[in-house]
Amino acid sequence: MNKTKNTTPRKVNPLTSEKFTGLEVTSPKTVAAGIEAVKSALHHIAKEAGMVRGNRILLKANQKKGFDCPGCAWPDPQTRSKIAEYCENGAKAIAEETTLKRVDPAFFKKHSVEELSQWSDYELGKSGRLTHPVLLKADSSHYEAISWDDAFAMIGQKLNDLDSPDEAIFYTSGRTSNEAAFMYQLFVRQFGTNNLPDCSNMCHESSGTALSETLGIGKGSVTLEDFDEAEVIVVMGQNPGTNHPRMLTALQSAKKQGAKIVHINPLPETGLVAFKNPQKLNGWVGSTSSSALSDLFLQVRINGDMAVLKAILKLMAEQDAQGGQKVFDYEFIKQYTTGFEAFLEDIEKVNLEECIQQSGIDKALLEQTADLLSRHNKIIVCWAMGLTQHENAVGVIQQVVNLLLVKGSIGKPGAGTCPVRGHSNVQGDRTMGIWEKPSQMFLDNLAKNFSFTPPQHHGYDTVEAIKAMYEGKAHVFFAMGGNFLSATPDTEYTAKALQNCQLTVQVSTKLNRSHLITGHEALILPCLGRTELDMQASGKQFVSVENSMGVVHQSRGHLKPASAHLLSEPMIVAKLAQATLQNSATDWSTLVGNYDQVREHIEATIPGFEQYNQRVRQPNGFHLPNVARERKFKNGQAFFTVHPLPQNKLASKEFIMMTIRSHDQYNTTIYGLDDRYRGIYNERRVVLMNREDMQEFGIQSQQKVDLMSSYEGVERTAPAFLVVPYDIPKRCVATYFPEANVLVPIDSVAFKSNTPTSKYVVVTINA
Ligand SMILES: Nc1nc2c(c(=O)[nH]1)N[C@H]1C(S)=C(S)[C@@H](COP(=O)(O)OP(=O)(O)OC[C@H]3O[C@@H](n4cnc5c(=O)[nH]c(N)nc54)[C@H](O)[C@@H]3O)O[C@H]1N2
Ligand SMILES: Nc1nc2c(c(=O)[nH]1)N[C@H]1C(S)=C(S)[C@@H](COP(=O)(O)OP(=O)(O)OC[C@H]3O[C@@H](n4cnc5c(=O)[nH]c(N)nc54)[C@H](O)[C@@H]3O)O[C@H]1N2
Ligand SMILES: [Mo]
Repeated sequence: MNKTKNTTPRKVNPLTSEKFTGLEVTSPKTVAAGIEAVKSALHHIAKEAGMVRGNRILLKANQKKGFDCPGCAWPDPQTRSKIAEYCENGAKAIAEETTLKRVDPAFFKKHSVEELSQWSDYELGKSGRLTHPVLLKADSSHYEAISWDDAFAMIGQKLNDLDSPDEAIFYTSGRTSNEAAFMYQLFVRQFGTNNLPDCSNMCHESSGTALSETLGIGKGSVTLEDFDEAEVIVVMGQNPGTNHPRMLTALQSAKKQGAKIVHINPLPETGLVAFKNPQKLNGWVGSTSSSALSDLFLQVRINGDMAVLKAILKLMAEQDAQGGQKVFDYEFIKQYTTGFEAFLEDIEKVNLEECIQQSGIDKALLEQTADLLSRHNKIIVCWAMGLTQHENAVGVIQQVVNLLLVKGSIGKPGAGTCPVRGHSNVQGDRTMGIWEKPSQMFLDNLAKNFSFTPPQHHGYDTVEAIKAMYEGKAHVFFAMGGNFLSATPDTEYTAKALQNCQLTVQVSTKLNRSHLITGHEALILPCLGRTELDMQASGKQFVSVENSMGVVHQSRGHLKPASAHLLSEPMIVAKLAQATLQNSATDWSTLVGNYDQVREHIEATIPGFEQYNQRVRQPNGFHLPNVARERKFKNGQAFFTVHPLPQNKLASKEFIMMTIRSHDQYNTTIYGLDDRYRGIYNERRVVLMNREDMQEFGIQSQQKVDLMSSYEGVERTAPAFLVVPYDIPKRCVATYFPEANVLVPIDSVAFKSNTPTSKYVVVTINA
């Protein structure tokens, strides 16, 4: 193909604007949810969707005949609350999608791409729903309307002009339904590549890698019902009060039945401290009774988790060796596991002092935790990004598995692994084959059912995809949802990578920065959201999704679409396939005309989906098989593994920075400027810092500082952040994602999973 370089680069800003918006700081909240959450939810829904309409929409959220909340992947209980089976942040996600504001061709005529790139992410997102397909021509400053047919013809042509299918990249964000995802990967593989990076590469990839190596399945092993039987629930590296608020209800219920909760986090996250259930009447009206959820809080240093786990295991091994009480489950270990001796030998060598130093947790607290775990046998460990986005993430998660294995806490009621997923269908997308490293069995099944030869070599993951575009090895970038530019690491590097492309295409519901930092030419293809009615040739359709615990269920939108010009994601894939593939044996029109047909193909291709169309129509959906839950490990065995303590050495002026979510955002979508639980209002360009560190470095509260990261000789700067004194371990700081992504080096990734180390960026602070 003619690989013209981007000759007229527009002066676009890949970063959100640095204007300050008026920081206010109060003390962090001690109670999560309750009346404040209700007020906040209603405020967002009324402002975006209208009060009456908005409330009608909310009543359908997560109901058996309603739509799956586009917020998180936390599962729905068997018995749903009639008033509110959603949470404050789910309501905000729904408000974002059901907003009455519109981004139409007139909007694009008015605002150039250069101008829009000067807006903040917050302002971009608040502009409204995208209504028409639009094209940004190579020499143009503004997007303009294009017909769907012309848009597909253009993409088809660009794809077919490539020298190899591997010069195209097909990204997926985790909201895409099973049906759309299955069709999408089928199209991409018929086109001839496995270049299917997804948001999972930046999210729970480390969990998937760690768990498949040890337990034979990359998914968690517990169900929601297990929470009610658990004796101890450990929550590590996760902020459920903000990111999975409905998990607090499960924790509260577990606690009522006697479970103890251990919280391991550098921050005392609100919600685990105390929680008022807004789904109960006393929560809605703000009764004074609130429950302290966590029994033990280990305020670990960033990436001190390996030290904590090793110390606890060492103390447990000592108790076990003393006899008296049964600490380790030797029957389970003998029958189901391999590698226990090597594991125990490593644990016996652990230097407790070193672990105390590295984790920042004192001996007494480590002993209390070890004692609690020694005395109980039904243990669930939950975790999220605080564990997965580190260089040694896979090792830390495998150490969690070791802990569960010694207790026999896998595959029995009330016990197991619980990686808490992010996007509402990120787990389902992977099940559907959105993966750059598909298994041979999956490819063979595709070949058999669709009469073609799928590409056999692996494709690019997210980090590899960015590098390929940067190095000029890939020329077309297509995104099924998401905000690739702002979600990925090293924003300026990624911007150059995208700008190197011939064509960038975004299938989206809302405007974001990835629409502004584009290839030579760019398209935005607007699609239906979860809440909207999806009509196809055979009538009203529903889609299906898989939650964090492997339950597949339906999601049915009811609202009139935001614009008459929107297509569903499955329809976009079908039209893309028709415009691109010359010899496809698949009848894409028939397929998309009735999603039951897509589900029949899924059933024929992917194990666990027997009688898919029938079972997905059951009110609670169905559980996919899970070898860890059923103790049917690969070759009958689960594996203990051995992992070293990380080095984590800092030079005299260095800090470890974690990039986290505020209470008012959904990844790169900024709902508002408040982080209510942390007491930070009206500003996102903040860095949370320990008070003693501030004193030592002569930094004042709300002082403006620049953050610098230096990695393998490359300097990166994020200017102008305001310092907020916070209860965070010394030499640890926190900033919000995506403002600080510019500091995350593209080469700093987790071993094996290749996940960017978004929770471990070494920085210096320039006052
Ligand atoms: N409202 C809302 N809901 C969401 C999202 C959202 O943005 N907004 N995002 C969705 C997505 S895609 C995901 S993946 C999930 C993310 O859910 P979380 O993983 O809860 O999100 P983060 O804000 O990244 O929080 C990570 C937590 O880990 C802690 N942490 C950081 N480093 C370490 C460490 O080294 N050790 C330990 N023990 N803890 C550490 C941080 O203090 C923080 O509490 O939420 C999903 N749900
Ligand atoms: N520094 C740092 N970086 C991170 C993280 C971190 O903790 N720190 N977290 C990482 C994680 S866990 C994740 S999952 C990724 C998230 O990465 P992405 O999934 O790529 O990003 P999102 O912000 O969730 O995508 C938001 C966009 O999706 C589009 N959208 C919303 N709903 C729909 C829909 O129904 N269909 C379609 N087609 N589009 C829709 C909207 O246009 C919206 O602007 O970010 C990662 N990046
Ligand atoms: Mo995520």
